[in-house]
Amino acid sequence: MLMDSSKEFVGSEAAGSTPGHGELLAPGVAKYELDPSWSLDSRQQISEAQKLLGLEGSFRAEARSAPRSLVKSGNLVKRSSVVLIVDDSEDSRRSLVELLKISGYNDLRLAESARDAFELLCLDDPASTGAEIDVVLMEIIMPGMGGIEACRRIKAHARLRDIPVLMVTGQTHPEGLEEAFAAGATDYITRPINAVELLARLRSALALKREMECRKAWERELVELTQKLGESNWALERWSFLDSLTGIANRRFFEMILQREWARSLRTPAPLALILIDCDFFKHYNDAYGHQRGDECLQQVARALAHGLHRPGDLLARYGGEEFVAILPETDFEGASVVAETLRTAVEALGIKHASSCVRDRVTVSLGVAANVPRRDSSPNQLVAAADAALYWAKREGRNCVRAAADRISAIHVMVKSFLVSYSHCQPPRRSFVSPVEDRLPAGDSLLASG
Ligand code: GH3
Ligand code: MG
Repeated sequence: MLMDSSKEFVGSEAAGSTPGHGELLAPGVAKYELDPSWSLDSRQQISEAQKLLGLEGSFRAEARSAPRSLVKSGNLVKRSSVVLIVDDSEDSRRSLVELLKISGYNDLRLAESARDAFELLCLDDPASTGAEIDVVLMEIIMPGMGGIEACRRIKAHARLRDIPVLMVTGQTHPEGLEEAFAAGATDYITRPINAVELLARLRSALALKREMECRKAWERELVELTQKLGESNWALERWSFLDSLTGIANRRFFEMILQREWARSLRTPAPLALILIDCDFFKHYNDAYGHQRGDECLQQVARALAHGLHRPGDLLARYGGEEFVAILPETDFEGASVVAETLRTAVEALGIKHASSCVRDRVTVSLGVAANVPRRDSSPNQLVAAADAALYWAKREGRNCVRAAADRISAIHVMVKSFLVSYSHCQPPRRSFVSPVEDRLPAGDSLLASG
């Protein structure tokens, strides 16, 4: 029996209930009032226990460090914890109620049997999310289903398994307690009940539950946050790889993909092709139509070039200024030359008026093609250099054309030849060079084999 079983329990007709004492939800018990005849010792014991355990303390401190979702949902900062007392003895229930009420636990639920407890916990209602019970105080020996089996059933339920169950028992032999713990009990309290011990164990069980709720909420928030971070990283990465004017890939992305494709082609092995594309007399275009029209023109050219690439692995990027580049994996020299010619035609077919072009009356592009099967002693830069040399050659050859460099020596060879031809005819070079082609090639590189 709990504490002083001789004290009385006053029903709903009791006048002048003690302020702060709320309503009990147990059937047939509407209100209660603390029995004035309850021993002073017990009252003192409780108030000492309260002081000792600091029960008056609010959860505000916890809320400060708790997950936001938990604070927002109100699950953390609630007025008082909900305690379910499961005991077939009315006296025991009443005594526990008195002790808990006076200790500040105002939200109590009472059950006479395991079945009643299951009902209050909505254990058999799969649709239920509710019955916000924070802790269960369960008598072990009850008629029908005993406390240990009831505890096992609660712990087997996914929604309820985190609710701490404190077994109340008169027996202290280890087998019984072992069985209780095996059933999932959080702790046990032996009769006769000591108020300090009960409140301490109750409090630590509640703290454990709260901690678990916090941890789970943190985990949920972390998952959400990681997901959001992943999404924004992806968006950021996407933006950092896009050219803001044309919307196609930028040089950074091109360089990344080139390295990757180079390594892949090296492993396979397979040919890898590159096409450098440069707008002809674009400075003149800007001078004649203005920079804004120049920008619009570059956007149209980018679109036309992008439509000209069909394989999923192909990539078009803005290489810089009015220069574009295409990576064509698993494409040999001849194949890339065909694609380049398609791209040239596509830009010409746009029919963008360019009255100050010395090639045609419309915007055109010159294209340099290079391709090879990567080798360990070669590098992607050599492929870029070969395509650049071929482009230079295309410019020298009159623009609006495709030139393919089987290797960079042949490209330089043809360039020098064409320069000599134009020089012998006393014609000024038609392209103003930013730097000699040798400067644009990596030092000491070897010949590139064509694919
Ligand atoms: P070439 O046929 O020899 O390539 O002659 P070009 O005039 O195209 O070449 P040059 O390198 O002399 O000039 C390139 C011009 O492209 C210079 C610059 O005004 C223009 N340009 C580069 N980037 C942009 C851009 O983003 N927008 C616009 N509108 N013009 C650009
Ligand atoms: Mg140009």
